[in-house]
Amino acid sequence: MGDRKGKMTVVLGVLGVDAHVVGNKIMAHALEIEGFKVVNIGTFSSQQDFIRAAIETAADALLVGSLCGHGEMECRGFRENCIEAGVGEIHLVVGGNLVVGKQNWEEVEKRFLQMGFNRAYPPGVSPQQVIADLKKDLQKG
Ligand code: B12
Repeated sequence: MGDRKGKMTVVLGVLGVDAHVVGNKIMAHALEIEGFKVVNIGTFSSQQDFIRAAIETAADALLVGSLCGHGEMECRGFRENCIEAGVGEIHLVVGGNLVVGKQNWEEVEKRFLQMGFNRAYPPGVSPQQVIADLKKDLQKG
C-alpha cells in the first residue's frame, strides 16, 4: 500500500454504464485539496478497471461512485474480486445514488457493508464527510 508518511493514494471512479460525472469531479477536487493523490479513472469504469488501477498505483483506498441506481447489481462481488487480485485488504468505499428511488438508508447501508464495503454513503453526502472518515479509517489501518 502507499507510503503512509507521504500522500495517501485513492482510486476514484464511476462504476458501470453510468455517465454522471459531476459528483466525481467534485470529489476528486475536494480530495486533492485535502492532500490526497487522486487517480481518477472517470466514468464507465468496471470493477476490473478499479482493481487494476489500485494495483498499479499501490492505492490505499478505492472510492466507487454509482449514481444511476444500479449500485447493488454493479457492486456485487467487488470484495471477492479484490481478494482474487491480491488486494483483498484494500479500503472500499461506495457512494452516490446506490439504489433506485427512496429506500430506508440503514437497510441499504447494511447491504453494502455485508457485501464487504468498509463505508457506504447516502445520496448527497458532503465530500468533507467522506474525507474526514477516510482520514480516520486510513490512519487506523
Ligand atoms: C445531470 C444528470 C444527468 C445527466 C448527466 C450528465 C453528466 N455527464 O454528468 C444525464 C442527462 C446524462 C443523465 C442521464 C441519466 N440519468 Co441522471 N441525473 C442528473 C441529475 C439531474 C444531476 C446529477 C448531478 O450532477 N448532481 C450533482 C452532483 C454534485 O451530485 P451527485 O452526483 O449526487 O454527487 C454527490 C454525492 O452523491 C456524492 N458522490 C458522488 N460520487 C461519489 C463517489 C463516492 C465514492 C462517494 C463516497 C460519494 C460520491 O458526492 C457528490 C457531492 O455531494 C440527477 C438528479 C439529481 N438532482 O441528483 C439525475 C439522476 C442521477 N439521474 C438518474 C437517471 C435514472 C438517469 C438515466 C438512467 C435516465 C434515463 N432513463 O436515461 C440516465 C443514465 C445515463 C447513464 N448511462 O449514465 C436518476 C438516478 C435514479 C436513482 N439512482 O435512484 C437521478 C437521481 C434522477 C432521478 N431523481 O431519478 N442524468
